[in-house]
Parts: sequence; C-alpha cells; structure tokens
Amino acid sequence: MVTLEDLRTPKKNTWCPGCGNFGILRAFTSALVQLGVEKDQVVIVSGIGCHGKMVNYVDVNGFHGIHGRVLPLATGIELTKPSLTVVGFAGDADCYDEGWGHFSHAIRRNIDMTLIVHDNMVLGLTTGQTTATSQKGFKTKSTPHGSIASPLNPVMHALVSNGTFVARGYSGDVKHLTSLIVEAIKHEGFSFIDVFQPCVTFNYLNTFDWYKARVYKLQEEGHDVTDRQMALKKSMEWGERIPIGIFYQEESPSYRESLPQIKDINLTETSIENIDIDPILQSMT
Ligand SMILES: Cc1ncc(C[n+]2csc(CCOP(=O)(O)OP(=O)(O)O)c2C)c(N)n1
Ligand code: SF4
Ligand SMILES: [Mg+2]
Repeated sequence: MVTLEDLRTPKKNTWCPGCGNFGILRAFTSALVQLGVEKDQVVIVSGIGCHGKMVNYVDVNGFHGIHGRVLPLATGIELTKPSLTVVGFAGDADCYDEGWGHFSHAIRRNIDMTLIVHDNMVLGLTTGQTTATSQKGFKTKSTPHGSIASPLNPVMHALVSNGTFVARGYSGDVKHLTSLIVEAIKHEGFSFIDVFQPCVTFNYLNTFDWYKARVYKLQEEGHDVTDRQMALKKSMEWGERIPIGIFYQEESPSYRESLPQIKDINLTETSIENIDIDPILQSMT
C-alpha cells in the first residue's frame, strides 16, 4: 500500500512559495494513498508550464510531454495498456489554448482517464500573459489595456460535449479536492476536473482571498449529479458565488470498451510478428 512518503521525489521544488500548485500536488498524492494504488500502476502525463513539474514531484511513472499535447499522449497510453491508471495534468493555456481541440475530442470519445487542469488563468511559466480563461479586463504584459476577449467556460464546454464526469475544484481546499480526485480516478471513462489554482506571482485578480469569498460546494446544496440541465445552469454561475464539486456524472461505455478488438488486451504485450497486412493494403488499391 503506497504512502505519502513513498510518493515523494528528491527533486527540489521550484514553484513560488504559496503557489496553488502545492494544493493540487498534496490532493493528488493523498488521493493515491486513499485509493491504495500501486505506484507502478499509475502513469502521469503533463504539459509544459509550471503545472508540468508535477511529473518531477510525484514518484510514479511520468511523461513530461509537450505544450498542448497531454491528451494525445495520455490517450495512447490508455489505449495500449488499459491496466494502468492514467492521469493527465495540464495548464489552462496548455489545455484550453494550444490543446483545445484535443480536449473536446477526448471528452466526446470518453477516453478512460482523468484530466486535472491547473487553471490559474495565466501563462505562469512564461511570466503571466493572458490565457483562454483570463477574465475580461485582466491586465498583463500581453494585454496592457486589459483582456478584451471573453473567457472560455471549461466546465460548460465539457458538459455540452457529453462529458461523463465533470467537476471543478479549488486548490485552497485540499480535502475537498482530494475527494474529487478519488471519485475522478474511480470513474470509468473520461473524468475532468478544472482546478482553480491561484498563481500568487502573476494573477493579482483571482487570488486565494478572491476564491475564498466566492466558492461554495454543490454537494452541500443537494445538487443532483445526474441532471445535466441543472449542471449546465450551475456551470454558468459566476460572480458573487462560484460552485465547486461534481457537476455531472453518468455511466457510459468508454472508448476502449466500445472497441471489442482491443477491449481486454494490453497492446504492449501483443506480438506484431506474423501479421499479414497485404490483404488490407491490396483492398485499398
Ligand atoms: C509548442 C509550444 N508552444 C509554446 C511554448 C511556450 N510555453 C512554455 S510554457 C507556456 C505556457 C504555460 O501556461 P499554462 O499551460 O497555463 O501553464 P502554467 O505555467 O500556468 O502552469 C508556453 C506557451 C512551448 N514550450 N511549446
Ligand atoms: S509563476 Fe505562478 S503558477 Fe508558476 S510557480 Fe509561480 S505562483 Fe505558481
Ligand atoms: Mg496557466
């Protein structure tokens, strides 16, 4: 059974003191302990950005990918070795800007994996420019007069793309975030958590205090997670009160389960010798 100590790595942590990423790191490792998983059965994939350092700080199998491509990499791992628990860590620019197309398609395909987005509403590593979730009017180096574009709503988007597990967490509430990650990993199909992750260095607007004054838990207000219409309504709430928790969950066959030819096999253990593809090639000429 894995412990928090087992999951630590000797790497020096270079996140800014007080960064919201610490809460996600703690929640994820606590979730693995609660789930009682074996370290070698977990693979994490990250993009490029401050969030990407997750692969350095958790002692499980890790793949530090390229910017915007967490989901293609994670999908490949999931489809070739289904016995593994696959978790992707992406940044908001990583997933909602450069990787936006992959996001939509991974959701609608219901790839059996978990995606955790460190949504700090800035490009952290490149020193604080705007992203797709930056608030209107937000002033940065790239928008000195304030952002003029409307922010994307990732939770709403996941819901209208037929997401089967759609949630939002807050890295300032580690206990709650841990419970969301546990449920997300247990979910069979694509589970998505957008996590409010304050960037204490570059985001002067969406701070811990800002969230603390606004977030409330859907599950404390009797929200029915099987009601997609209500989930959509809740996803549009923004302002004085902002909901966190599970918006929607349903059981639905994952992409792999719908492909009988790979459903129950690890492709990595399947020999490709003695396979004659000539008849297929001939049929295409
Ligand atoms: C293909 C590619 N495009 C752009 C970059 C430059 N780049 C490095 S990190 C980064 C943004 C990171 O922002 P985000 O994904 O929000 O992560 P954060 O640093 O905020 O965690 C960008 C654009 C890159 N490394 N590769
Ligand atoms: S720049 Fe922002 S997101 Fe990156 S480590 Fe510092 S506080 Fe965290
Ligand atoms: Mg970011």
